[in-house]
Amino acid sequence: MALNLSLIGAPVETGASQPGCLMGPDALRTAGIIDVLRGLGYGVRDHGNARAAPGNGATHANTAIRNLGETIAWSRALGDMGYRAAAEGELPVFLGGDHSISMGSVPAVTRHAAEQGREQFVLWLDAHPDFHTLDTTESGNLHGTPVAYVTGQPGFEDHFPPLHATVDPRNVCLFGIRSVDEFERENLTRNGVSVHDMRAIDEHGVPSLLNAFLERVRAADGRLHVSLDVDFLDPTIAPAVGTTVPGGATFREAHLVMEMLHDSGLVTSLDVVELNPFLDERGRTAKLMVDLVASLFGKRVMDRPTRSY
Ligand code: 4U7
Ligand code: MN
Ligand code: MN
Ligand code: MN
Repeated sequence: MALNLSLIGAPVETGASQPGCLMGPDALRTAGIIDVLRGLGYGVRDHGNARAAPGNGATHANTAIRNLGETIAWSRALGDMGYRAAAEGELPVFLGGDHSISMGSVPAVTRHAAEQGREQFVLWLDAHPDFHTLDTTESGNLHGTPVAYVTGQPGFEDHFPPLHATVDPRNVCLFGIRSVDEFERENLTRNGVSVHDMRAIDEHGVPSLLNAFLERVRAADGRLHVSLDVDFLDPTIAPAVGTTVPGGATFREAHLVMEMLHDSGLVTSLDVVELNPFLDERGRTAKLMVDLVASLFGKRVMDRPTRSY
C-alpha cells in the first residue's frame, strides 16, 4: 500500500432520496479518521471538501431521475481530483457523500490504472448492486447507478463524462448483497459480475469468497478499489443510512473483510459512502466506519505472521 493517503471530502447528497449525506465527510473527520490513520503510520493529506460546478439543468427522458445535472458536475469534479491524487502516487480515500460519488472516484482510479497498463478491480460492499442505468432506475436516485456507469453500460455516454477506461464487469465483485431489483438481477448475470449475496456469505463465510476474488486481483497484478456503503452493515450496528436493509454484515464479518483486505496489500483506493449523520445515534455509525477504515489500513488486535493470499 502507498504510504500517503489523500482524503477527498465529497459532500454529496443529490444522489440519495433523503438529505443528510452532505455531512458525511465532516462526521468522519469528527469521529477521528485523520488521527487514526496518522496513528497507523500514514502520511495523510486532507484535501478538505471538494466543490462542484453548479448543475447545468440536464434532463432525461426518464423523468423519475433527480438532480441529474448536479450529479454530472460532481462526477467531473471528483473524477479530476481523484485522478490527480492517484497520479501523484497517493492512495485516494473518498469520504462521501452518497454512493453517486463513485461515478467520479471509480473512473478516476480506473483512468490512472489504464495509463499504468494495469487492470482495475472493484470490491463493492453494499446491500445493493447499484446497477441501474438512467433508463431503468425507477426511484430516480442516482446513487443506485454507479456500477452500471463505470462498467460502461449503455445510456450514460450522452450525459456523464466520457470514460477514459471502463471497468470490466467481470472484475467487479459485489459483496453483502440483499436487495436487488428485477432489471439488476438479469443484467448482472448477463454481464458476468460476481455477486456474493448474504446467503452466499452465510453458506460459505467471508474468507473463502473474499480470498477467491483477491487471488484473481493478485494474479492479474490488478489495482483494487474498495467501495464501502454503510448499508453493507446490519442496520442494528449502523443505523445512520437512508436505505437500511435487514440482514447485513455483522461487526465481526465486516472487520474480517477489512483485515483480510489489509493483509492482501492489494487495496489502491477507497470510498466510504452513504453515512447520513442526521440519522446517527451519538456518532456510533461514524465511529464504526472509522474503525473499519482503521482495520483496512492495518489496525490489528495481535501481530500475526502476514499471510499472502
Ligand atoms: B445505494 C434501489 F430501488 N435499487 O434504485 C434504487 F431499492 O447506494 C436502491 O446502494 C438503491 O444505497 C440504493 O433506488 C443505492 C431501490
Ligand atoms: Mn450503494
Ligand atoms: Mn446500498
Ligand atoms: Mn444507501
